[in-house]
Parts: sequence; structure tokens; C-alpha cells
Amino acid sequence: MISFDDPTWWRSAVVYQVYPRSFADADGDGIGDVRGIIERLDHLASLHVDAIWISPWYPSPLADGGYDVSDYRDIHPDFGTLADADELVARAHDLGIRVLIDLVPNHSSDQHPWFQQALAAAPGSRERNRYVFRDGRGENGDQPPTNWGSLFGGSAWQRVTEADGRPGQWYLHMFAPEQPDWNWDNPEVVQEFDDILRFWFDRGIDGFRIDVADSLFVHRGWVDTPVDQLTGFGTYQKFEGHPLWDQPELEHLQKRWRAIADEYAGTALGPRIFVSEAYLPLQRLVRHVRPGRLHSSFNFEFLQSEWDADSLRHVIDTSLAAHAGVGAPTTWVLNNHDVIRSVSRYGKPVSGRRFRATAGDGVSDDPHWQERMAASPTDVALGRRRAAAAALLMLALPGGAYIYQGEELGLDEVEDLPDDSLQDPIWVRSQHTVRGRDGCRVPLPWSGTHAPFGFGSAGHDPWLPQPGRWATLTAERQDADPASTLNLYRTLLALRHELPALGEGTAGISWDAAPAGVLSFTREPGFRCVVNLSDAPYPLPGGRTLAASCPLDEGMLPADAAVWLSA
Ligand code: TEU
Repeated sequence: MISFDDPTWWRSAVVYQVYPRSFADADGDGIGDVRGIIERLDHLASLHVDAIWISPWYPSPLADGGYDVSDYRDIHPDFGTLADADELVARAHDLGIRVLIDLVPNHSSDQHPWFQQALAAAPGSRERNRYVFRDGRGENGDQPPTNWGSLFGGSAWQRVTEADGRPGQWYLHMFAPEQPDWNWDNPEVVQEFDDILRFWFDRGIDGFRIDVADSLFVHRGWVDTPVDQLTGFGTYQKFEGHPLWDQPELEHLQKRWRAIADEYAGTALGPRIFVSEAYLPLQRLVRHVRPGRLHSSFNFEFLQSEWDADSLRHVIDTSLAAHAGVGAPTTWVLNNHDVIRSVSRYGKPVSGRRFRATAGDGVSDDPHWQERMAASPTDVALGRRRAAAAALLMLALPGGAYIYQGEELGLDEVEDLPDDSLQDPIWVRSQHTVRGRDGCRVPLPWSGTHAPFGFGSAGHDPWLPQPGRWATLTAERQDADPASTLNLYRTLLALRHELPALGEGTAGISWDAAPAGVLSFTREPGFRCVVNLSDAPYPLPGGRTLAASCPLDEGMLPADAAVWLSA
């Protein structure tokens, strides 16, 4: 349990991501709900998580899994009511668990009342100015205003039909056409989001995860991107000076939001916090967590690194140095609802990007590494072994960490979902060439020996089908098995609370001499983590074993395993 008196709680916190549609289903309709989260708070408490982050739970037509919000101040009826949300927050707080929710400020749903008003209003009107509307290029304005591409494939501009029935202006959507971008140059939009923050802070929400926090503003020169950026999701190059990403205006907005969060310093919950979602190179990422700006930002380079000792060590060293330079803790993450689960990633011959000290920006890979990874075969047993070892590594590093629901059960990516079950807009917008992110969003297996494993009920299948092989991975079954992944996570998180060396700590890490492929470091006082990414068993140094990712054999650490020792 964390102390609610400590305003720096987030610097060491382990936050558990809840994807509400797939977490727990209390009413048995095959769709997760807020009451389901309430009923499973005991699972979260027994894991010793410090906080939960709930992916969007707002009313939404679900063009992008809820990241298309039609009302920022309510709960999706599939999930429950505002009263349920209030109850969840109160009960979580009683258990010492903080609650973060998702802020989606780059775009709304096209069903948001303000966007509907914008469509009905004339070009140049106040209503249109809340979004990014432009006249098209070409003689009849039938060409998009710029060549900008949507992350989900195709153009980032969609043409509308004006009230008189004629083809009219175009609006910007960096994601799906059902997700029109807000105009952050408009003070009315700024004010609206100030109010949304206060609405939830006043209800006892401890902070926000900010969706695509590096987009929001776009460059008003309306210049084309110099390279072909129309290839879509995952291959976008956020080079410095890109007209769509990481604009300088963000700094002012971040300081404004930070000031609002800090206004709550005098309340029982203390000041509120932000974690930023921005896939940016490290040196640019840490600008966003400078003093007075946002608190923390996901470290996606760690998540993206391949299973390779040199690559991971490079990411760890550069991450710690870059964050130390701005006084912010690093925020480690291995999984979320957008990426292939670590169990499957690490079981692939292409397990990520290769980070190296030598390359200019520390990365040497081709822009299509994600596609290559998705296409490479998976050895799930190997991946599960490595993912457990990676958890020991992540949770031993200085700073905070995020774990994604199902990570604590060692779930693998469901790579063989039937085509007709796929919901991710990427699948349709890529003309059925990119399967998208549904494979990590399959509802959790809670109990029983066959699907739906306590999620849904007779006649109400889970909204994505679960694989039968998950029968061995249910929370119920793992609870009873001392050697399960679930009990390993419980041990690791409990140790983080017990051992002063862990979490942010007061000292960094110091690397021990070790052969190629072995990562070994100590943290004061008295802690050592050893991860064996080589092919050969590694003779362990002395010290009491605090936790291990697999059974240890006579003082030897097998390949693809990790151990925590008292040093
Ligand atoms: O994702 C934004 C985003 O840009 C990342 O998903 C990233 O491009 C990709 O994972 C790189 O591999 C956020 C949400 O997390 C996602 O679920 C939404 O679809 C998206 O924003 C739009 O709101």
C-alpha cells in the first residue's frame, strides 16, 4: 500500500493498466465493465500494485476501441455509470490503490456534439474553428490540403459535404476519419480541456495518462511532409521539425496542465499527476518531463528493444542518463494495448529494434521492423521464459513501471484471431494487410477450464474470442500454483515495497563485470539483479535468492532467466 501523504508516490509506482472492455465482466454480456473492475480489486490488491490506469471508459462509438470520445464527462453505458466510477475510485483508494484515467486530447469522436455542430456550420464559423478544417488544393479544392498521412493508413484529411450538398472543406484526422483532430490553437478548446481535467480531479481521480501527448498542435505552415509519410501505423518517422509532431507550443500547454494538477496540493489526495504517451526519441522525450512540465513519460525504447543484452543495456544507460539530466524518474514499460505482448515478442527471431551505442541516434534498424516482427514466427514457451526474466529486469530498475493486464498471467499475443472477429480500424484501413492490435486485447481468463474463463456467459461470448490454451493460465489456476507467473509478479511487487534499494531509490545502478550476454547490476543497499541473455548457464555470485524467473539449478542461472539477489 502506498502512502497518500507522499506527493512523490508516482516516482516509484507500479501502475497496472486496465483495458476496461477486456478486464472483467460483471454482468456477463461478454464486455468488461466498471463493476467488473470493482469485483476484481482484490486481484489488484494481492498483486500489490500502487495504482491503476484505466484506458478510455467514456461514451464512444468505438471506432478505435474508445479512443474516439463522444462525451468526456461520462461513462460508456456498456461499462456502467458515473456512480459506478465513483464507487470504483472510492474502493480502490480504500485499498491504497490510486486511479489514473485516459485523457484523449488530440481528437474527439466524429459523434462528439461539437464535431456534429462543426459539420452543420459554415466554413470559417466558430464551430468549425474548434477542429482543423481547411480548403482543399487544386482547382475545385478536391485535393487534400497537405500530403499528411493518417497513422491508421490513407490520407489524414477527410472531405465533408457542405449544407448546400456540395463537396466542401477537409478536416484533419491523424488517426481514423471518425477521430477528428481538435484545434489546439483555439482558446475555447484549451478551456474545455481545463474543465475536463477539473471535472475528474474533483471526483478523486489521481491523474491522467495523456494519449498521443506529442501531437495536439500542428505546424500552421501547412507544408507537405518531405518524405512519403502515407504508409501508416508504426512506420511514421517523427523527425525533428515534422509538421505534425512535437511542436514547441506543447510546452506552454503542459505547464498549464501541471499548474492545474498542482492546484490540488492541499487536498487529501495531494497534487495530481500526468504520464505522457509519446513515441519520441529519448532526447526529445525527456524535454516533456522537465521541471514544471509533465511528471512522467512512458519509456518506449525499453519496450521496443530486442531481446539482446547490448541493446537493452544501451537503452537502460541512455534512459537513466537522459532522465537524470532533467530530474525525472524513468517510467519503464514492456506491454500495453497497442503492442504485441512481450511473451510473444521475445519468442520471435525478430524481437524488436536493435539499439547500439554506435549509431547516430542509437538505433540501427529499418522503418519496417514492426511488420518484420509481426510476420516472424513465435516460440511461445521461449518467449514466456524471457518475458518473466524481462519483468525481473524492468522491476529492478530505478523509477516507476507500468504493467498491462494479463502480463501478470504471462498471456501471449493471440496471433490467430479469426479475420471476421478483428475490430482494430487498422485492419480495414490497411485493406486487410495489417491485422492490428486486437491480439493483445483479448478478454482475460479468470477461472474455469474452458472459454470464456469467467468472462461473459452462456450466449454472450467475450467480444474477442479467447484461445482454449489459456486454460492453464487462468488467474484461479495460477493463484493456486506457487511457481506461477502471477505469484512471481506478486513476489516482485511486494519486494519493491520492502526493499529500500528498489523503486526510484537514492542511488542509481552500478554494472558488475559479467560475460557477454549477461546483465548484472547492483543497487544500494544490498541488492543485485542478474539477467542471462546468453546461451550458456551463468554461475551466480553469492547472495540470498529473493526471486527468480524460473527454478535455479545448483547456483547456476540458466539461459533466458533472471534472478534478484541480496548483495
Ligand atoms: O496510440 C498512439 C500511437 O501513436 C501509438 O499507438 C503508436 O503509434 C504505435 O503504437 C507505435 O507502434 C494511442 C492509443 O494508445 C491507441 O490505442 C489509439 O489508437 C491512438 O492513440 C489514437 O487515439
